Amino acid sequence: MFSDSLRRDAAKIGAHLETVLSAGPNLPVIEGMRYAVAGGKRLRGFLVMEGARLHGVPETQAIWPAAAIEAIHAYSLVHDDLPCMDDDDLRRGLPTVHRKWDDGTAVLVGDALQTLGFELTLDPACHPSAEVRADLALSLGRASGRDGMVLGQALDIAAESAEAPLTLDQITELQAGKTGALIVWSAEAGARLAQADLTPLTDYATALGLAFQIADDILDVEGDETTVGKAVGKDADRGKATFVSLLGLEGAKRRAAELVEAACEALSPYGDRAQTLNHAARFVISRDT
Ligand code: GRG
Repeated sequence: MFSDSLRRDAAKIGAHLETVLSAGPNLPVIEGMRYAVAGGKRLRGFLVMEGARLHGVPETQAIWPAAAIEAIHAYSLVHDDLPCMDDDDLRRGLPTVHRKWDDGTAVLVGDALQTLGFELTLDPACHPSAEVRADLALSLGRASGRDGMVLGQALDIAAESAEAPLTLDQITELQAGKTGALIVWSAEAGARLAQADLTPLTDYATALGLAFQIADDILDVEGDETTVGKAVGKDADRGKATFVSLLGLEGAKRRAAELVEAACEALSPYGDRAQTLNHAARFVISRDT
């Protein structure tokens, strides 16, 4: 079953992060880093591992970018939860980092997790070729920074004070940065390690990233706070334009299903070998957390 494969890889990625973070002084920032990377579905790390398997890349190498992307993702959640951003008390069913410690610790935890992400892709154990490691780190910078996730987050913040609600095209562009860019990087990483053509995985993950965000908007409307592990209903409370507010609940579900079909179609060059990634695409729109 797909959920078993996801859990297996999640455990391996979690163990790798624990090893990496096991040393260090007894300080809130170090404890906060361990706390922030614990739990979660680890979908991004799973995409790295599965993309690597598809290209015959050993797990001992793939685990590095898989842990890296989970560190970067965790940093984004810690900073997004801060009072100056989304001001959330709950993440993965537990108090957010700034609620458990304080704002300053949460800023440092996010900063240190971000730099850890780059450290991990550049570790010599990740790939014998420095050129491949540099390609991973450069593309990770582009996906997570001003051309990717930070850009999407900045567009999201700007939209809060904009005169008119965002259009569907604008939301699509915003989300391609905010959540899509890390998902695309994750799916491409295995092909980067193998120095193979990225195109099928780029196309797969571009559609998947958008479907993931639509599913997130649907969960904000239909999800249960205890199961989702974070506050729900926030978008509607703020009158924020989302895929659900623009397409309606049924329209959003239809669009997400079309995107999943497009994602699977993009993997046709891999034939049956892409079955697990096809299951991952279906999982993204059927999840309840
Ligand atoms: C602070 C620079 C900066 C960026 C923050 C990703 C992000 C940008 C904010 C997160 C806000 C949010 C809830 C976005 C919706 C999509 C999303 C990233 C959900 C959480 O990802 P999951 O469901 O979480 O993969 P787990 O806990 O499973 O890892």
